[in-house]
Amino acid sequence: MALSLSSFINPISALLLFILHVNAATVTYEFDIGWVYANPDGMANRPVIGINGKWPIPVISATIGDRIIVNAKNSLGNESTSLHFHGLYMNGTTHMDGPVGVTQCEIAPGSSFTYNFTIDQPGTYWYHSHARGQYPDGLRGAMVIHDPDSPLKGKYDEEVIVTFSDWYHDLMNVLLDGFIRYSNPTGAEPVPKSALVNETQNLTISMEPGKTYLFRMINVGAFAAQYVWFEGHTMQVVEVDGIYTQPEDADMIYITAAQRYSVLITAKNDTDANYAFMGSMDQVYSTKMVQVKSTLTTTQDLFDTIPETLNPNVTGWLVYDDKKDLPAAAPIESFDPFDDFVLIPRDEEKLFDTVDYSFTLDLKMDNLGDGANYAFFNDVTYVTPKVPTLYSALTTGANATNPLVYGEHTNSYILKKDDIVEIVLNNNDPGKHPFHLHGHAFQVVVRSEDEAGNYDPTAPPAMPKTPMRRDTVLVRPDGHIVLRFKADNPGVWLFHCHIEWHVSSGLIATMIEAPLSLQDSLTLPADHLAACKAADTPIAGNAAGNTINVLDLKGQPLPPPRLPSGFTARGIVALVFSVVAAFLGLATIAWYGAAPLSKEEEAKLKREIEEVGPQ
Ligand SMILES: *[C@@H]1O[C@H](CO)[C@@H](O)[C@H](O)[C@H]1NC(C)=O
Ligand SMILES: *[C@@H]1O[C@H](CO)[C@@H](O)[C@H](O)[C@H]1NC(C)=O
Ligand SMILES: *[C@@H]1O[C@H](CO)[C@@H](O)[C@H](O)[C@H]1NC(C)=O
Ligand SMILES: *[C@@H]1O[C@H](CO)[C@@H](O)[C@H](O)[C@H]1NC(C)=O
Ligand SMILES: *[C@@H]1O[C@H](CO)[C@@H](O)[C@H](O)[C@H]1NC(C)=O
Ligand SMILES: *[C@@H]1O[C@H](CO)[C@@H](O)[C@H](O)[C@H]1NC(C)=O
Ligand SMILES: *[C@@H]1O[C@H](CO)[C@@H](O)[C@H](O)[C@H]1NC(C)=O
Ligand SMILES: *[C@@H]1O[C@H](CO)[C@@H](O)[C@H](O)[C@H]1NC(C)=O
Ligand SMILES: [Cu+2]
Repeated sequence: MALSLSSFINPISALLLFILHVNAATVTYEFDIGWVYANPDGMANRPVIGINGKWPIPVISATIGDRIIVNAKNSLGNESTSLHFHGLYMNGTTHMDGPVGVTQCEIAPGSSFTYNFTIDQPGTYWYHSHARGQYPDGLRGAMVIHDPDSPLKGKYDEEVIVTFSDWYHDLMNVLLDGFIRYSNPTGAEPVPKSALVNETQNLTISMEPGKTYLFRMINVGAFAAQYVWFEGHTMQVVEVDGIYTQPEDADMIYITAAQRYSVLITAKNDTDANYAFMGSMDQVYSTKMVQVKSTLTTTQDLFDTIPETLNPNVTGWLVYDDKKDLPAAAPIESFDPFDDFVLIPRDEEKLFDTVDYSFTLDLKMDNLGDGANYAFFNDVTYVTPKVPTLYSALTTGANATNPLVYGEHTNSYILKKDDIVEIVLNNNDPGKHPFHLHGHAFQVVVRSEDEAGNYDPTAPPAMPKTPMRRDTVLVRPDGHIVLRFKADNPGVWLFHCHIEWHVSSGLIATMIEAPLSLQDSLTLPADHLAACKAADTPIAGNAAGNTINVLDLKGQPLPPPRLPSGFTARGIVALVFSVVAAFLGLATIAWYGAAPLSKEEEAKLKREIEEVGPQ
């Protein structure tokens, strides 16, 4: 243990960052989570969420078979928190998975919470807050699980971790407040201020001639997918989202929020030049604004305007000789994008060709009665229940197999132990959405092109014999995906879009896998229950906290009411944009949409909406 740790953590910086005890195969982290200031893009010094007074936060590293203990203390003072270990199956420890209101109560300011789990899977992961909209404020870090029996053993000399992300200057709670609001009826996502690599810019990575490097790349961003390429070097993809793949060469990779790729990069044999590498945010996130534009006449060019200060790119360099130039990066058009759908898992797991349970999620974005834009699966936008869903599963007896007890606004599905489950997701929205399932990696058995419409189960396409397997996959604009997995991991697992804006506007479903076996096997630790007490969260009964009649959902948390009939979203959109354009001019309208309005503008807008009435 000590040996393998020392190879990837410098012991001195490890001591400075956190107290690390190595005890047999238990790796313990003491994480004091609190505000610090940082200025990673050189444009704004802002509060960020750090650990032990530092930001970026530490890498969590361990070896297969290890037990990891994270003692998390919330010293933020003004926000609750939690930690999710993205991509880990948490087999037998669903209560350590992290999402607030799902597998645990929020960790209130001043409270502590211990995550305690073992790891049985190798690869590249990350950990991040799973409390409302919080991780883009900085609570996001890499996690690497080493594998003594790795098939890549001997194929590389060194490992390099590189994260990519978008970056905002305002705090998430401020941005969310402007995002989910009637003054933003199209649900235009806040535009990032810049792109980061490893939470900085202009990163240099020193390369030694003749060596081969394993680059572990992670998109820890809130929103934008990134195109990533290394000039003059070919990437050989060997792992996606913790799944070893058969090697595939790639020129340029598209990494959505939350996805990971490990690639082998072989260094040049000489030190004649240095080479740029690039993360370039995908700005064509959605065709949505083009559509809105076509409904309007007064606001023709609003959405074509990218602010001049916005640089969607972050550049770094592979440095062979630090006395030589750092050359400018080549344009994106010089590189061919790689299609992850061709990847074959190294274990060649066969297509699950017999499905026991299939259900369909139709995704749409729409306005509710408060005028704001929400995200829906089958017309239901997710609202966090009063009682964390896992706690309902543990306390509702035989009724735990009735989806009703989890509430009518949680998109809950009950999965039977060892069933082959199929999720059909129809994206009835012109945006690209990266979908993530907790507790499993899934086979991606169908992935349509743009605008393919809904999946037709009566005429399925030919499916790959050994499908790509991963835990986060992109569904294309107005297209569909079909995912399959075996329900061999009792627990409560979210399935959600990993764009943090859409998590907050409700694009979430809940998988309740083998709840009765959870009742037999799981005991919640005292500190988890203490966190609930500190947060004043009930720990028993249905989604409404009803313990007497668990089929009575009176008091369950509700979304805003539907729009009064007669109102159309398009009417509201047109009205708002003509008002916005009229008194703001074009200056503040940028990239995907409009900047949030000031209080005065908002008051004026509200009056106008009331005067005009239903459209
Ligand atoms: C990175 O370099 C660019 C170009 O020189 C510069 O504009 C930018 O401020 C640098 N970023 C940081 C964080 O220093
Ligand atoms: C929480 O504290 C941070 C750091 O002091 C501050 O920047 C932020 O505005 C606070 N948030 C709220 C909601 O008060
Ligand atoms: C972690 O969990 C194991 C297994 O349940 C238990 O034996 C151990 O005491 C726990 N450790 C901590 C620090 O909670
Ligand atoms: C990127 O950051 C991680 C975490 O701090 C660090 O381990 C790694 O060495 C950094 N990568 C480079 C190329 O500097
Ligand atoms: C470097 O040199 C070795 C030995 O001559 C050769 O096998 C290898 O292909 C060369 N690598 C590159 C990137 O040119
Ligand atoms: C960012 O990169 C893209 C793709 O290479 C390029 O088209 C664009 O000009 C770059 N923008 C800036 C501001 O460097
Ligand atoms: C969870 O553990 C059980 C028992 O060892 C195993 O059968 C199952 O495949 C595991 N599930 C996952 C998702 O790792
Ligand atoms: C389910 O809950 C209802 C209402 O609390 C109760 O009457 C019924 O007995 C429960 N059913 C089972 C199978 O436990
Ligand atoms: Cu989304």
